Amino acid sequence: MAKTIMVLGGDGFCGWPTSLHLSDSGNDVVIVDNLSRRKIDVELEAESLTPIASIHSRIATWKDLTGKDISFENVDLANEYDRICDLLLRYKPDAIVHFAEQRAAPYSMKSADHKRYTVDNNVRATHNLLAALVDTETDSHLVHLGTMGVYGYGWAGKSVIPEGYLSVGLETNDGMEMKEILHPADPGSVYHMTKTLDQLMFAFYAKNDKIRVTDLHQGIVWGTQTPQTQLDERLINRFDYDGDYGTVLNRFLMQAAIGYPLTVHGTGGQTRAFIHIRDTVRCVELAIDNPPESGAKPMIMNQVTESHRVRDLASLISKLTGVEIQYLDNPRVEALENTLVVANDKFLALGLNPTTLSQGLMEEVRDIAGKYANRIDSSKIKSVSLWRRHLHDK
Ligand code: NAD
Ligand code: USQ
Repeated sequence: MAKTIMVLGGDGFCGWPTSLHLSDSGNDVVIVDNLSRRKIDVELEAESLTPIASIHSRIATWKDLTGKDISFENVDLANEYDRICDLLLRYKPDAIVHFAEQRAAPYSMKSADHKRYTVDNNVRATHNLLAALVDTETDSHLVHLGTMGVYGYGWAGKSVIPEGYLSVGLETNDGMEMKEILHPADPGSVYHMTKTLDQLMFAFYAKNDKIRVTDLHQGIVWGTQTPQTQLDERLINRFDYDGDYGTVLNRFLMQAAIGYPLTVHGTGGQTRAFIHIRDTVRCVELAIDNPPESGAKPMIMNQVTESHRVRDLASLISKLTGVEIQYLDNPRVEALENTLVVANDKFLALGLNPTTLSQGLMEEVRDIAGKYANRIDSSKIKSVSLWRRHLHDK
């Protein structure tokens, strides 16, 4: 059945293709975004590799091609509480998908101002939304995009990262008692820390106010296009490649396209979880269609399809394209090596059929990175945001 769905952060890399996918499925979509990500492009003097159209041109193109309307509201969720309440009362959304946060770990570590902005923006946006849902008595299902990074990346061994909750044995006066707790948080950047704070807010509002929350612990998203964004160049999705916002696999694909030696940090021993953007949009729809009960604790699902070690990804792309690999001093503070075995049973049970790395890599190098290679400013490639001042001083 068609729903009214508010997509917060619907102008961004994950939000735009999700908005189109949900609109294509017959839902009434309302994008809420303050366009802060476009302003950060100006601050960093770095642009999306792909030429993205303005939000109004994107929406008008979608209407021309499909006849479907998408509404747009320019609202700052961190600072415009009354306007959030007004939106909820006006649209009465069945579901709200919350992508609207500052999402780059390197950007969040650039300076004290960037740390403070990331915390202020992300924590206030999420809390304003929760308070407004209660204040306006809106019974929407809130689907939030969280991160695998809440679990941390210091794991070794073969233990499986569960979907959000951990069963632990507590010693009591009457013997051992089993309890299910939120998995301990171990953020690796100020950005990731804001996502661990989001989790606590969801737990509280689900318990106290019976807000229905699904928190999707997503891995690194790769790829660019979905069937809808491919329809017209004015619908093309954003592709970040710069040292702050570009994520590792998309950066390697862009670097391969221009023969720039792949920028592996440290030994490349970090293992991370990945998901293609086409699967992100499907997972969000599956999550919307399967809300938790009112009064239940937040439903947490790991939104990942495969895990890879960074240096193995670099070798794979190097073999496919002939590009060299460079090993750089790691600008981040992270474990030299980690292992990552992640449960993703819930999405597989709901019918997700994952796009694997082997299916899409060369298509990306050719059709996106290769096609727009002339837009790359190679001075923006290196990641220069250090996790700690004087990190590499001897
Ligand atoms: P993005 O920066 O491309 O999009 C975020 C959007 O939210 C932007 O359009 C921005 O303008 C908007 N926004 C930010 N703060 C806002 C505010 N206060 N009010 C209104 N709008 C605001 O990021 P993305 O890559 O699309 O990521 C979306 C979400 O998914 C983030 O929360 C991120 O943490 C999560 N996520 C992303 C990835 C990834 O690899 N890209 C992986 C895991 C999780
Ligand atoms: N890395 C390199 N070379 C590069 C870029 C990155 O070796 O050129 C390494 C980093 O040091 C790190 C790993 O690759 O060990 C991943 O870095 P990333 O920038 O691709 O991913 P991350 O900082 O974790 O953040 C991204 C998104 C974030 C999301 C997260 C999901 O920006 O929004 O939450 O992926 S996850 O990693 O699963 O926590």
